[in-house]
Amino acid sequence: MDEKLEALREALYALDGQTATAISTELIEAGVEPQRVLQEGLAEAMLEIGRRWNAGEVFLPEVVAAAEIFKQCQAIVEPALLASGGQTLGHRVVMATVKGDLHDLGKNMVGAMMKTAGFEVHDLGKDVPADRIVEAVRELEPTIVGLSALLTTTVPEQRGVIQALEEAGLRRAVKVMVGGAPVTEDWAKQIGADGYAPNAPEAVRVALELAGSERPTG
Ligand code: B12
Repeated sequence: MDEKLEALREALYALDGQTATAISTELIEAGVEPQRVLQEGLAEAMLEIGRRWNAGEVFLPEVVAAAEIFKQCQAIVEPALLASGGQTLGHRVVMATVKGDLHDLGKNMVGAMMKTAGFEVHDLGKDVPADRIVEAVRELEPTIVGLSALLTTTVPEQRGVIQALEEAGLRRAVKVMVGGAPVTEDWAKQIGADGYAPNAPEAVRVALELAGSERPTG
């Protein structure tokens, strides 16, 4: 199976969407854990593409194309991921990529795995201003709000959202989790976030821990 995951990564590097979606289907039909396909196949490939981009070996249009293929493959994997879940926890999660940031693959992955774990996920999308997040927290009364940021220039927005929640008198009503490649545990502590995770499975673990101390949302 490792060779198939390798072939999936290679298809992403080659920007061969047809092969990538075919292999994703094959892996799922063969019963490979959808989490593995997402993490070891798709996420690792994007990380490597980022490395190649940094090294000047690939260019922006190729990254855009790879991200598109990532989404097509994720759409194949997600139903299997959801089917592998079961219970409903009665806890709502609001997910968003912060203002100014268009990176949403990681946020989508976290959201998908949260759903599988039984959370009711409301995805506000990408480039989401703080006031919209505050509005969603007021309306949906989630247990957790998850903020993704992939650019060093947008990471400070996570602090901005926490401040906006404080100003709206909602900070204590919700747990805030932060993530994204440049985000660290130290940063999370510094801005007073309740949780941080470096990847989707860990995000689920932290979310379950945070939700464990809260009453389910009505
Ligand atoms: C794909 C990509 C893009 C795609 C995004 C497509 C999309 N729909 O998301 C496109 C081409 C649009 C893009 C654009 C840009 N990008 Co870009 N991009 C990347 C790349 C290669 C991969 C990111 C990715 O999807 N990774 C795969 C996912 C699965 O991983 P992830 O996002 O890290 O998420 C995981 C964890 O972080 C965590 N997580 C994520 N979110 C959350 C949230 C919570 C709550 C939790 C708990 C956990 C969590 O769990 C996830 C799953 O395991 C990175 C390289 C990198 N090393 O990250 C550069 C990168 C982030 N981009 C970069 C740059 C510079 C840009 C542009 C400015 C380029 C330009 N000149 O236009 C623009 C910015 C556009 C904007 N305003 O946002 C730089 C940022 C450098 C910096 N210092 O800030 C990077 C690091 C590449 C580089 N050059 O080194 N990019």
